[in-house]
Amino acid sequence: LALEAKLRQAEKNGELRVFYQPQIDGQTEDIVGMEALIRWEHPELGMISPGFFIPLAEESGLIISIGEWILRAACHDARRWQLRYGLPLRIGVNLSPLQLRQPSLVQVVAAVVRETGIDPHLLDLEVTESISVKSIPNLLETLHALRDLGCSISIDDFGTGQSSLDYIKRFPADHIKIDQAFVRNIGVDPDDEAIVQATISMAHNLNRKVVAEGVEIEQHLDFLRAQGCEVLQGFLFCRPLPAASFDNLLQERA
Ligand code: G
Ligand code: G
Ligand code: MN
Ligand code: NA
Repeated sequence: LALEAKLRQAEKNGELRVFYQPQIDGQTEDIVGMEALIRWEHPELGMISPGFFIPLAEESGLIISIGEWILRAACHDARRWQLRYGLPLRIGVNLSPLQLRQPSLVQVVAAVVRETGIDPHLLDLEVTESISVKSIPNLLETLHALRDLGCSISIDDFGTGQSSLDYIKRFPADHIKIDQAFVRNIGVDPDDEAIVQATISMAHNLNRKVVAEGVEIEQHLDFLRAQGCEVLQGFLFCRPLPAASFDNLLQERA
């Protein structure tokens, strides 16, 4: 509970930051977008990992306001970079299950799009595969409504949940993000390689594009490229960066 109170304060005190990790075109290696990843810089405790505080924010309901804050900040930054560098960069924002339960979510996203001036086609909303349609009322309708705004949808952490093929068929996603647990084992475990290969092939046959996460070494890159994976994300290219550093990166590349 003490930490929850600190998290509540963190929002007010401006201790939350958005970091950005570039997403790279599998063919050209151009930066085609970035994923917004939240960070908490506590004045005494230092950097607190989202893996630790996001579950807390989810349980306490704080994720509603934090999620809206990061969505707005990310769209604002993306719009600024689009204008400054003339690049149609896609911005990926993670949505938590509790956000997806809010009947107001679609209105919130619509308002953020309007206020920031971002092209909604550049806003990609990431939904983790581990949520089940049954546990979130009207999930599919919500996702369709977000797409009607012009946004795209990614299934995040793909392969780690327990979705059926029927679920994947009905899930209105534009992109599938292969979880780093599989990518990590490229060149190590032929079973994981087979899963990556089959996932990419299935995604393409279902008209979904594929984003690979956790691309750390050339061997991962070569394999994913050979399989026609459209977008790559990982430490091989870049770690998540503060906004100012991401801006520098774009400036160098422009
Ligand atoms: O950036 P990092 O690998 O430390 O993130 C750890 C976890 O926190 C990941 O599962 C990621 O999806 C999640 N996460 C990071 N930023 C956000 C965010 O803005 N909203 C939500 N809901 N989850 C996030
Ligand atoms: O759950 P989600 O996919 O949203 O979270 C992505 C997380 O993966 C972020 O916390 C990010 O910091 C982390 N990440 C990004 N690239 C790599 C990588 O190449 N290797 C590892 N181990 N983690 C990564
Ligand atoms: Mn994600
Ligand atoms: Na993921």
